[in-house]
Amino acid sequence: MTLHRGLNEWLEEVVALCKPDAVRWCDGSEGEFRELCRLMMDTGTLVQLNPTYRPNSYLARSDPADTARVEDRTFICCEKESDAGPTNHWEAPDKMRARLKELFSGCMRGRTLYVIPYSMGPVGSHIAKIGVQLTDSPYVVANMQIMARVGSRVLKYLGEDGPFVRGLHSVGHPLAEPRQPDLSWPCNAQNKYICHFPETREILSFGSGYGGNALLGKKCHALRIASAQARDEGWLAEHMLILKITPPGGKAHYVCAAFPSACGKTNLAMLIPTLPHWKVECLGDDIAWMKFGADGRLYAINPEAGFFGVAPGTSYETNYNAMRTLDANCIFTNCALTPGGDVWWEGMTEQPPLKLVDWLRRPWTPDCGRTAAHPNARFTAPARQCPVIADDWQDPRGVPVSAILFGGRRASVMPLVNESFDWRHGTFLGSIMSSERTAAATGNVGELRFDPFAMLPFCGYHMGDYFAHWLELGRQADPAKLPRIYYVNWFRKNETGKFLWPGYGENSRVLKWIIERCEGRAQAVDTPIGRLPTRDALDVDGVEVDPADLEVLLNCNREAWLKDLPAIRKHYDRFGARLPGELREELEALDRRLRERA
Ligand code: O2Y
Ligand code: MN
Repeated sequence: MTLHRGLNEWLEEVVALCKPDAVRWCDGSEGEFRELCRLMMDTGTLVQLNPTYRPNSYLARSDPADTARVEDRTFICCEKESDAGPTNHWEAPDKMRARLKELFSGCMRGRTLYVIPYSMGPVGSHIAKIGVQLTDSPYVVANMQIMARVGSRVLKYLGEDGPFVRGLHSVGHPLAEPRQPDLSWPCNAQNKYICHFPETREILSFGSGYGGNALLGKKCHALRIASAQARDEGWLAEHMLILKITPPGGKAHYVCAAFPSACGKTNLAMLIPTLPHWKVECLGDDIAWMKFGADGRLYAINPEAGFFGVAPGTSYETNYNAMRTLDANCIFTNCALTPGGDVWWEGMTEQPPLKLVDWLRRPWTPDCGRTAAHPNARFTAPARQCPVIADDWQDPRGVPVSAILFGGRRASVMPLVNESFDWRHGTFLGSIMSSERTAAATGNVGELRFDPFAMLPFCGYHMGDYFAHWLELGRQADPAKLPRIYYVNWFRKNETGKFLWPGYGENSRVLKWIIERCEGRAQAVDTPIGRLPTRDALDVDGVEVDPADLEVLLNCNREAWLKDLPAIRKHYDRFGARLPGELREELEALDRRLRERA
């Protein structure tokens, strides 16, 4: 209950439209979490895992038609189509509201409407923002409890007239008869809509109960709506992990990093350095909000409180710290179930168990020819449980950022690490982030897929304007206080397809060079594409990398870069007149430098 008039009026409107049987204000307590999990065990949504292995943890199996974010059903609904830009699906707000009004009408019959007040970021932080999600999904409530700060303390902070982002969500499956049995994963696969109204800071999500479609604090609020808010208010809402790195006997530095999916973002966030006495700690694995402090430096918070990570591929070998984070108090979605009542997924152990129940609840054996877990199977885990969570991960002031990393998955062309000349050049590097198409993706293998700033599916407005916003922040700031910007590539291969760099914990060597550059202690050589480590500046003591491979990793290959330029030009052409002239100039300057005699 609240005295907030705006919230009460909105709730009344939603109740009149959606017609739930009951309304429940979520307090965010442990008791509430356990009660909702019990309720979901009764409806078959959850199975409790064996508490000997994983106390207070559960497995959910979704409808097979509801297993991932649905980009083709994701809309930015702003007044002018041109403001959504070429990378978003657009619909006129009035038209979309009318369509959704029909769908939401009576959609919560037979269900409880849960009111989830949540804070993205530590409650009361000047960088944090409040949202309220109204949902008919107890699965969403339980996951939001892990992923955000939820409940009474948020409501109290919101007061009687505080601003908040409105998020309305329904699985879109009313229970017509009072005693109609529920489905274990109710959804409305034919009518999914994930709609954002950046001008009025609203989210309307219908038909899906899964992840980024339904946990509205995450991608919908913390990236799509927040990116528009950040543009209006002079800050940055980014798809970036945050890590803390401390040299032996030295001062801690904070690094934010943006990578497209399947580039090991969670692994980097929780990396175990191979370099003796270097320490890496985690503040966040997916999203960073950054604001300038009174001292002119850029400060970051992780708006989230948990990790919604991809399970397949996660193991004690690839990410020990993530595995330990999953020891208790987690929700697993679309993983396989072992006979002993634990979860399993591909890559978790070298040998799969002899018998499992797969994510579709079918008996599974290693020779059956199917994967046991869905490739997008997830864990929802409290960040505080991460063994290397930094002690200041919830500092309401945020942490000062020394460096920003961009990266992609490039088998060729991109060196291991490249330092931008300045913020503007760094913005250019972020805008041309790309990976090569793999056989799994549709299209021509090897063709470049651009994902600028890893924000392609998450920017709530025209991406050309987003580039301009980055440039503008750089212009307003003291250049000496801005984070340095780097482009990294852990995925360079030779002609036989072998990775040239070992990756994982060895990436700490690249972080070391970056930190030493920030402290003015490491050497670099100017090249046409940026500043690369000199051969002896990168610490490769004790790592097995062929000197010839190292040469390739730390080299600017002019011919290969020149071959990439037409694809970059074509990528830029998408943004038409809204591509900032400075970025076009950066591209032409790069072209000139590449053609100059070495
Ligand atoms: O498939 C989903 O619904 C989740 S997508 C996701 C989840 C956690 C972190 N990142 C992502 C992403 O797509 O970038
Ligand atoms: Mn992400």
